[in-house]
Amino acid sequence: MRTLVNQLRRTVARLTPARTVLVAMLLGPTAGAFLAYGALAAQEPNEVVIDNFTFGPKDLTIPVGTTVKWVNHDDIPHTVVETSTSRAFRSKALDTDDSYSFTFASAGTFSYFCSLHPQMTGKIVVK
Ligand SMILES: [Cu+2]
Repeated sequence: MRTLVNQLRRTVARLTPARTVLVAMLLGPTAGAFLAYGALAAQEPNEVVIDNFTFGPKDLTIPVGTTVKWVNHDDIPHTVVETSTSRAFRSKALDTDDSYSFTFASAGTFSYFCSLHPQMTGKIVVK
C-alpha cells in the first residue's frame, strides 16, 4: 500500500493542488483520502517541517552522512540554529515555504532552536 501511495504521490506531484483534489474525488473515498493526505501533508524522510511554531518531528535520528531539510510552513519567518556555541549549523531567516538543508558528516547529538522564537527546539541524533 505504501508503494502505491508513493506512486500516486509522484503522479500527483505534477498536478496542481486543485486538480489533485479533483482526482482524489474521482478515485473514491479510500484512495482519495490517501491522495488528499499525500497532497496536503507530503513529507520526505529526513525532512523537518516547521508548522505552528513547532519542529516536526521534534527529534530525528539519522545515519552519518544524511542531509536533513527543514521547511517552513508557517506564514512567519523562522530559523534553524544549532544550540552549542560552535553553531554547527545556522540558517538564515526562512520565509514561508523556504527550506534549509544541512548534511551531518559526523555522529553526535545536535540540539537546535529558532533564534527568533527560542522556545522552539528540536534535536537531531546522528549515529
Ligand atoms: Cu521561529
